[in-house]
Amino acid sequence: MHPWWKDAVFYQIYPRSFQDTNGDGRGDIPGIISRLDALVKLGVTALWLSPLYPSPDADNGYDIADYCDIDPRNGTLADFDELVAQAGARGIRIIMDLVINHTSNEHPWFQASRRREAPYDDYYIWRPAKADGKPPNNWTGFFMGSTWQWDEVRGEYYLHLFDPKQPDLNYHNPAVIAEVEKVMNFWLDRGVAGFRCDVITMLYKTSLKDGSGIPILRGIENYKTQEGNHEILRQWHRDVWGPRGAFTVGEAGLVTLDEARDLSLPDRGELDLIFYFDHLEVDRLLSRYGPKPFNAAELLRRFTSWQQGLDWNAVYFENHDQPRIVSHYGDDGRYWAMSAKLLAVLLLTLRGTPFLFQGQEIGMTNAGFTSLDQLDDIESHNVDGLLKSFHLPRRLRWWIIRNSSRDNARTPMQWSAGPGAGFTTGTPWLRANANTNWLNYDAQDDDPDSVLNFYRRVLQWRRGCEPVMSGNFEPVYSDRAVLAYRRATDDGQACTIWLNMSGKVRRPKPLGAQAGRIVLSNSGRPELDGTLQPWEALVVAGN
Ligand code: ISL
Ligand code: CA
Repeated sequence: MHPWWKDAVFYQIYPRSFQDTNGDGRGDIPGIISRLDALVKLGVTALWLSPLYPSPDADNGYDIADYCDIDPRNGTLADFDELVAQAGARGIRIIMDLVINHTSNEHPWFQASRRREAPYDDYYIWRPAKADGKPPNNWTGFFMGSTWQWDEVRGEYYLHLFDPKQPDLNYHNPAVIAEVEKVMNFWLDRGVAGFRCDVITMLYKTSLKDGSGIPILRGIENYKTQEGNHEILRQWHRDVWGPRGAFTVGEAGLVTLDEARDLSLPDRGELDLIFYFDHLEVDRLLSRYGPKPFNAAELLRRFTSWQQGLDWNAVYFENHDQPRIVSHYGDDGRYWAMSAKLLAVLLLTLRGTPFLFQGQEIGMTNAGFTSLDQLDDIESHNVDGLLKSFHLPRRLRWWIIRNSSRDNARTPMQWSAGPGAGFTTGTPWLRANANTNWLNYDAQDDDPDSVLNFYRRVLQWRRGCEPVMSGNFEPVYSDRAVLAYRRATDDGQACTIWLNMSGKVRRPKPLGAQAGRIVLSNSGRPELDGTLQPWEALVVAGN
């Protein structure tokens, strides 16, 4: 069986930063509709929409107050239906962001639960204070600090893995599991093709006993990828995703390859694909933070493990939580265009379903923030607070945060050089990157050498390249700067990809013996000569 999502090209839209049409400085659904033709021209066949639901924006929409409506700042349900219809008319499917590990504290369920109103009294994870008034255990969360918040109304603590305004739902309660099924069916009835499942491997807290170790995600061993979590996913697959043919991709933070296999192998009846993070943390000490030197050999080792460990999976470099990949693994200075194109070749020649993030196709860079007060992201501010509690000086704290902050991905889409970046006629909710004056969609649309037209070409080329669309993945060579891998089909069609992820000329020995024809490159080189120019990417057909 060859499901549609194996041939799809996904594009993630962060609606508030994509296209504003009413001048309020926030993107909206009519804005997405107005840009559908640009997405068709790129070669997009499916959209992942970050949350559009009513939200008080404690975590930019990942704190949901009503799962079955559209936040009026994004538009209306009628606008959404129009988007589904307009996208469908262009052969584009839509998946929604399903954020059900937690709700907003302004969700009616939580407001009823804190008043102990049945049946909502048991929808969340409430516990009395310890005898000394302290929280029920020593867990610390993703946004730093205790995962417990005291509630005056109920006179108990409630659990929140993220912000206190994001209370975790209680997945020991079958009524909660049933409520989520109703939400999924509501959106499937409106024509969505599936879901990107937020924090989907941390739903089931097996126990609330104290965690051990350093106070960063302390206690995670009690809720990361638990058996109870697998049971819930299998139930949803049995009740909804299977019968309705709904596609799912799960965000699986900190997941190991074995856990990923249990979550996504076809015979498991759980998720179709998962997003892991390993490949984005090669040059990081802890998650997205704490820069350390990049090493191409380590990147290839991690890709090899995941590409060979899962038969088919999602491949991505960017999303609304990740810094811009051309600033992260590329060179957003002298070799900006070459490195952005190299990263396009890397992403689009891996085995799996590619996910692009808005702006990646034009090589958008990190935002160049100069101080913490320019950041909106709750996580960045809380990381600064934690580092301050360790008495790190402000300059060092900022050095750790500036290039890892999620806001680097969240600045307005750079459509044109004009004020508001062609994104808004008003004041954008988050200031646009200063380089919009030259780095923008309009400047690249008709330029055959632009990053945008390179993405268009590679996305078109790969559809006809069987080794890329269905071949296996074998590592060929790597050192600190260069990596090479081979994609081959069972009937012997093959191509080898050579990437120089550095600003120096490289002469990797095996390239000298590489035979075959260059079928794609970011340099236009006519033939092989045993060298790779700075940031040069070559795809060689044949063995
Ligand atoms: O586990 C991680 C690996 O770094 C964390 O990044 C974690 O997976 C991630 O923070 C979860 O992100 C998702 O849920 C959050 C929201 O703030 C993010 O935007 C969303 O992508 C809470 O809903
Ligand atoms: Ca708007």
